[in-house]
Amino acid sequence: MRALITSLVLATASTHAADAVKLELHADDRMVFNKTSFEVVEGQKVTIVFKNTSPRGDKSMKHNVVLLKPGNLIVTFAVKCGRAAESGYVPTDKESKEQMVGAIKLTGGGETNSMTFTAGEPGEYPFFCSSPGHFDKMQGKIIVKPKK
Ligand SMILES: [Cu+2]
Repeated sequence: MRALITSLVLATASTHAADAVKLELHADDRMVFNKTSFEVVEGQKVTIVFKNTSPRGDKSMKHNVVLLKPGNLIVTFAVKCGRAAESGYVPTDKESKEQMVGAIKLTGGGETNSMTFTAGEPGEYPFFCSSPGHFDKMQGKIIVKPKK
């Protein structure tokens, strides 16, 4: 009986591992993301690992990652970010929070930060860097595909 329970636990654990995915996103002082499109599957546990690969440390530009829910426009949301300097250019009001999946904080050269979320309903989730003036060059999308 004990052996059976152990194997059931292991099977469950490995299923969860397959359901998790890690997306590697990089940027540096050139103000571009290394990748602008990712695909995940509905219900997957997604971790975005964002690294600022600039070798200039404190002197480098800082970048962040703001991930929006489908149907929200980067250009509109970026205006609100611009007014939220005190919170790292991520707005904290209720409406804005509902429009976002989440955000990775401002990240300096050589630093890595991440966020984890469960992929929601299928669609295109726009992401961008909300440091003032960056969104135009630093944006992309995570496409959530329906579960088969
Ligand atoms: Cu940036």
